[in-house]
Amino acid sequence: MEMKLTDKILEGDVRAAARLMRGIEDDAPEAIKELESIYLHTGRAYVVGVTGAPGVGKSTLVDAIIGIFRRENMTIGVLAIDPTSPFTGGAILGDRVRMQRHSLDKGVFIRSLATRGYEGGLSKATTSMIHIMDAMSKDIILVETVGAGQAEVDITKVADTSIVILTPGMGDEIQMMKAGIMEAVDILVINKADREGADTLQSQLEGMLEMKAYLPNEWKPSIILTEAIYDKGTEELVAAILRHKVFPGDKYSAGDGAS
Ligand SMILES: Nc1nc2c(ncn2[C@@H]2O[C@H](COP(=O)(O)OP(=O)(O)OP(=O)(O)O)[C@@H](O)[C@H]2O)c(=O)[nH]1
Ligand SMILES: [Mg+2]
Repeated sequence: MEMKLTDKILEGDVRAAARLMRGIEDDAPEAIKELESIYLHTGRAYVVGVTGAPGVGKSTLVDAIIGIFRRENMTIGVLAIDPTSPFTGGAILGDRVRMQRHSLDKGVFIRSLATRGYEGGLSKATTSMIHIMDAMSKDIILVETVGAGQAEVDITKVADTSIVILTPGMGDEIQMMKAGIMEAVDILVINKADREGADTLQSQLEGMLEMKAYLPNEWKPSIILTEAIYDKGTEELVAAILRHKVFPGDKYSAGDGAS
């Protein structure tokens, strides 16, 4: 890395960004050094975490909302954390194919991060990737993580808005949420609402939310029903994200307060 990658990245050089990301993945000392100058140019992007069990439709939903944000002229970074489990081994390729309709759009940058070999360092790598996309001037950074395993990244800690996706007929999921995710979630999405049981799940979730007394100045999680494959409910989801983005006093403290 003979020349300053940071300057190139700030100028919008996508290949420079990809190169630095590779360096981070390889744990290269020069790349880690370079990150220090990247940090000086971060804090502007809005980070949205999208999590949920394998196959709930995270990638399909991310793909759909990219289109809506792009119509608003917002630039997008997508980071798909791939657990590379035996069951989802093809996820990286799958995500690329799924989000292909955005591949020629210069306003969209998509990157997968394989978790294999990271162990404890995954959170750090994730944060670094987010910082690089932030320095690339992406307005919105969507981070897809699988929220079922034990070793998953706790994206809620870095996300400005945290979305948890559920699907009808997932009783276990609700149990998992009681165990803690509920504390950090901003938007609950019931995807595959075309399937039976969406109404039941919705009332279960509403019941859970009612157990807590929300103060008037406190954000109460929104529940949004979507059918990602049919692009249904996706406008409502983006509207909820943007509502949370401007909601006063909440977790939106990482940015530059440009409101
Ligand atoms: N019926 C129905 N199927 C959907 C919907 N959204 C997504 N799917 C399907 O669900 C499957 C999984 O979708 P993905 O977007 O890959 O799900 P994911 O959560 O990203 O999966 P992983 O990354 O492997 O955890 C695909 O076959 C989608 O076509 C929906 O609203 N309704
Ligand atoms: Mg996916």
